[in-house]
Amino acid sequence: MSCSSLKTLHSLYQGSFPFYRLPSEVGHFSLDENRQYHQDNRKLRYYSPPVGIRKKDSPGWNVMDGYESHYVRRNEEEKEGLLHILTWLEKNQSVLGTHVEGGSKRPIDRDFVTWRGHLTKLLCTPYETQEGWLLAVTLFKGTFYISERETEAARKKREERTQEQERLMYSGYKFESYICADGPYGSDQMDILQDNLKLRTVPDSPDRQPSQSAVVNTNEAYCSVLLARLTSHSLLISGEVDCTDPSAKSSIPPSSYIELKTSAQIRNPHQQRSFNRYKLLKWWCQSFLLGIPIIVAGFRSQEGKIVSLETFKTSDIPHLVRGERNSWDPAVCMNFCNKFLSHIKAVVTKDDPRLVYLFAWEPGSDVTFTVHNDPEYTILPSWYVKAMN
Ligand code: 0WD
Ligand code: CA
Repeated sequence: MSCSSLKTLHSLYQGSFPFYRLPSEVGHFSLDENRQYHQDNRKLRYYSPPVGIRKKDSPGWNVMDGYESHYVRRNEEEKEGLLHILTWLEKNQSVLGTHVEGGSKRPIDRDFVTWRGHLTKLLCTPYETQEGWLLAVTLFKGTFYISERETEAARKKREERTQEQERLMYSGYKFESYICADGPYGSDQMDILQDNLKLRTVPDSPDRQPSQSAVVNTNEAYCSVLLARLTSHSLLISGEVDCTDPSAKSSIPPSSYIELKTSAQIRNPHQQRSFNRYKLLKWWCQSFLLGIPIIVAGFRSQEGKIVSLETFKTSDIPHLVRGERNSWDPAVCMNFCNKFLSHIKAVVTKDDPRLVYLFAWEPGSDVTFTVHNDPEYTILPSWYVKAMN
């Protein structure tokens, strides 16, 4: 294999599962309704499932409700890159300590710093047939920073999103607001507590009101910051977390976290195969990377109602798809990611905050790269470079 390109064919990455250390959380932050950074968990929400509804029952929630009137959308033209992670790093330098390697210190004692979403794209690459990616990498004081750049095709797709696609995006956020509460006890659970005190039984409440404020604002986020290791690569990853389960066996994150998803109702074996092949691949990659043990999925009807809820254990998903025709293998995903990170270490050799190695991939091709020192490509802002100097 030549040093300058990397193959992505899935058959090249079969083998045993590489060592991946369960991530441990070292911090978190919140982004408020104006997308302002806060060094706290004010935007962490609490899993608050409907009481009395059994698995596969229909909660009947209308996830299109409020689309016209109660939706504040984040400005997607604004490219934040690694901004919020760098802000966290700047404020938490002491947490990560320094490391003496050949006499020189690393201000951030990690090989890689990136968003979880970028790693998800890498994990899915051997099985991706539609969308390519661009990942910009800078080596600065011994740490590789990885930041995605929007491809032309992705920009076009975003700008040409149909009303139908916009509504689907909204429905995912609306689902979250039905199943999450701002505090450890949602309104229904408070009712239960009160009802229990009065020794009354509680009726099912299929028309339960969302406990969240009715406005869906996609500026808001709670992000966890975690340390992980993939073979010889130490990682600092941050990712958006939907909610925490106040009744989880372990209250220690990430094992108390829950990922929420919506998907179209599955009506036939063809749709089931496609769900297992595409959706479960992405869902597994995304949650596995952060060590999130549970995924709660809401299946929606064509009319935009949640018709069933299903809970997946992240660790069960590979077993659900094993042996299916045209299936995917989690070891392939992780082996490819491992090779790509090694490839970065082999290729990105100049330690310079202004230099960007841009890795590009399109389905059916190898990963290639170009080198840039034009400020238009820079991924580390000067305030961060100054703070680490
Ligand atoms: O600027 C951009 N193009 C992106 C920004 C792309 C991807 C993520 N982000 C932001 C997110 O808003 C979030 O604050 O980065 C932060 C961390 O993201 P991540 O956890 O690394 O991203 P990912 O795993 O791709 O997505 C996690 C969640 C999504 O959940 P679902 O269940 O749909 O996968 O982050 C949200 C979404 O809820 N999310 C976004 N929110 C606003 N704008 C976006 C986006 N473009 N993409 C994902
Ligand atoms: Ca989600």
